[in-house]
Amino acid sequence: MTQGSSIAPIAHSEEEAATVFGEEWRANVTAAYRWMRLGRALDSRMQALQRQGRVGFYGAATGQEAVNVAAGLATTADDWVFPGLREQLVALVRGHALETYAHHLFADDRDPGRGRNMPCHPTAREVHYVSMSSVIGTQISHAVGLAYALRRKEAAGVSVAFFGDGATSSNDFHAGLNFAGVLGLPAVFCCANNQWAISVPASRQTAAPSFAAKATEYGLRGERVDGTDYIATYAALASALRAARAGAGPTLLEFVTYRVTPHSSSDDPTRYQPGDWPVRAASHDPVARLELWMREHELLDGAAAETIGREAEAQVRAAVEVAEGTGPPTARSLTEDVYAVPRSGGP
Ligand SMILES: Cc1ncc(C[n+]2csc(CCOP(=O)(O)OP(=O)(O)O)c2C)c(N)n1
Ligand SMILES: [Mg+2]
Repeated sequence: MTQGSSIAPIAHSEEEAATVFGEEWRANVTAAYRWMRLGRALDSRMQALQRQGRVGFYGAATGQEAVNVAAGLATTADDWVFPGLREQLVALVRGHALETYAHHLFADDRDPGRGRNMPCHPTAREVHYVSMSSVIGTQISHAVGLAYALRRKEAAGVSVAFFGDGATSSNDFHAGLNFAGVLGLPAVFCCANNQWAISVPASRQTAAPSFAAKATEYGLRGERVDGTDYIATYAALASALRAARAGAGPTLLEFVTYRVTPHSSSDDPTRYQPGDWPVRAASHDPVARLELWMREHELLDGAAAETIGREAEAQVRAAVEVAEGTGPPTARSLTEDVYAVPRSGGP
């Protein structure tokens, strides 16, 4: 992993870690590191495969792994996830099989969506991970609708919505936060502020002092968190989830991260980002920061980190191999999941 001297480890004592994760803090942090390495390996492989013409599209979450892994580990099976483009790691941590996700990326016959959605738009019903609409911000209203349903059914669980800094300018952001605030719904709003909405910098997205500050006027709790600090990120999520479960209503969390990669495989950021951006972004790498902290606290050494990285790459390669060896969806699948009783005479 990157070990540049410009990268500062996260700064927490072991006592703090024990307060956040309980006695099992070492196990939590170690599991988190493994998941982050898997996310990193997945991004790197899929971006390469897209360039080779083997998958159609990819939107990486590089630099946002701490948020995704913390969300995957802090939520419980009762909770629901409404993702944006970059939260697939949340589904994997919650138990969605990597192989199934690879089938989705290749849009093959074993993709649960039967190849009907763009890559990076999976559905993972078994872990309450709802397929996103690509229309920016709409998942916020969907998440609030689900939170309202949970309330009306007196069911357990919290609805967790993910969206970017750009999505805070959408109508759904206003409607969703307002509705959730008025009704005090069990929801957590996670704004992954990676500082770019394609080419629009966060400074052009709002005149408010921060995205978290917007919570106040909706009557929500709001917190701005360093999203490259795994422990701080987990602590903020756990606290917001606890509040929602206790009936104390919704929270807006802003996770400040750095978009390391292009917006997606269809983007060229050299046309709009300042020249020093890649270096700045790399100096906030959440995976390297956690790794340095683990080394300081003797939870990891260089050899173990390398082994974990190699294992992650092998897992990704194996899943890709299976998916690439699977054929496309059959023509007949066109009418599956569309009609309760398929009409005869179809393909
Ligand atoms: C309503 C709408 N407008 C524009 C787009 C095109 N678009 C796709 S992603 C994106 C930027 C989203 O930025 P942000 O919310 O910060 O999320 P990020 O991609 O940075 O994670 C835009 C404008 C869209 N999908 N939907
Ligand atoms: Mg963004």
